[in-house]
Amino acid sequence: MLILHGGKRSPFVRRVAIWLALQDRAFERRPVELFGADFERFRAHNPLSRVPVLTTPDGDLIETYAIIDYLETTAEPAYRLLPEPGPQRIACQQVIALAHAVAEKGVAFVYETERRPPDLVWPDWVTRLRSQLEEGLAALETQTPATAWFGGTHPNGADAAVVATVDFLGTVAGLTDPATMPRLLALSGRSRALPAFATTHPQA
Ligand SMILES: N[C@@H](CCC(=O)N[C@@H](CS)C(=O)NCC(=O)O)C(=O)O
Repeated sequence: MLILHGGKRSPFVRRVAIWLALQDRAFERRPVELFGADFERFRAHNPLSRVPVLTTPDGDLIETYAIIDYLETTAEPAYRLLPEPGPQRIACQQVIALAHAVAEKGVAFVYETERRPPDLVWPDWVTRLRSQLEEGLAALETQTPATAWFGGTHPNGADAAVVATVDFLGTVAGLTDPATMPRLLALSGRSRALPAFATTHPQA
């Protein structure tokens, strides 16, 4: 049985969870308290004590892109969520890369505004993160389909990555302006009809 380590709020853990579910794989979910009791214990799975980690018959895997590579490599072709090598795959991976980069900036924003002692917050850094998030989301918004999925009639890896990022940013009070991201919010809304997305939602 595959074991996915990490909590529901992490956009990276959620991307892997959505991917596993869309591939119809059985897996166990194990939350980790990285900023608490589990920090030292978890080094046994990842020397950096970060999530996601996927425990597989081939060992513990770290870093989202490498975990996804494993899932794609070991899936039957009908269950793969990336297009075959070629221009469509490159385009799909670029959407995933943009969603990943936006998620990284969102995580940095959360650490700066929720974890750092208030008197040590660096306002210029917060302003820079906000502008990077705005620009990144604007770029994602223009690429998002008005109906259906990045994958066409079925969600693919880009849908998993974009929805994970958008829903994560939605957990940060006042960070996003719904008026600027109608397609992204509609995609997220459509995704809730599918168990792979609904059961892994940060608020599920
Ligand atoms: N590059 C990593 C990023 C993972 C990451 O930032 N995970 C966060 C949770 S959302 C974490 O483990 N943070 C704890 C830390 O960095 O110390 C990936 O793609 O998997």
